[in-house]
Amino acid sequence: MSQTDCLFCRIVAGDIPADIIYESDRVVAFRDINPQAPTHVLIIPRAHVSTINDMTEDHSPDFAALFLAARLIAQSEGIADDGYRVVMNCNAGAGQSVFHVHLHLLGGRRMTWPPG
Ligand code: DGP
Repeated sequence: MSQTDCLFCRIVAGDIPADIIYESDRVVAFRDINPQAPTHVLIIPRAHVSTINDMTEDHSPDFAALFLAARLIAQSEGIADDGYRVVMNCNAGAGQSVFHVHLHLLGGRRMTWPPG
């Protein structure tokens, strides 16, 4: 998939608007358009990777940066102490609909287990 075809690459490029709440040299975070919790943020690497299955050793710093951003955003959103969930769906069977990896950060309500 080329960057012009990828929705999240276009958000990173600024071609499509998003409610961006955090940016670093490696990642961008913005509010999910269809929130499943009071706080629902998507954290994505600037560099395109379609799924976890496409991850290589070279992507390790980007994936680490996703989790570091999740920690910072959970603090700034005020959900760190009560608890929050981070989820990355891999492929359609797990519910992935946008094929640019993204970490869902969900919080602000009671979470149940197992997930659906
Ligand atoms: P997933 O199903 O795991 O691939 O999650 C994709 C998420 O992306 C889903 O929760 C909805 C969100 N989403 C899809 N299109 C847009 C968009 O244009 N803007 C924003 N902010 N979120 C989007």
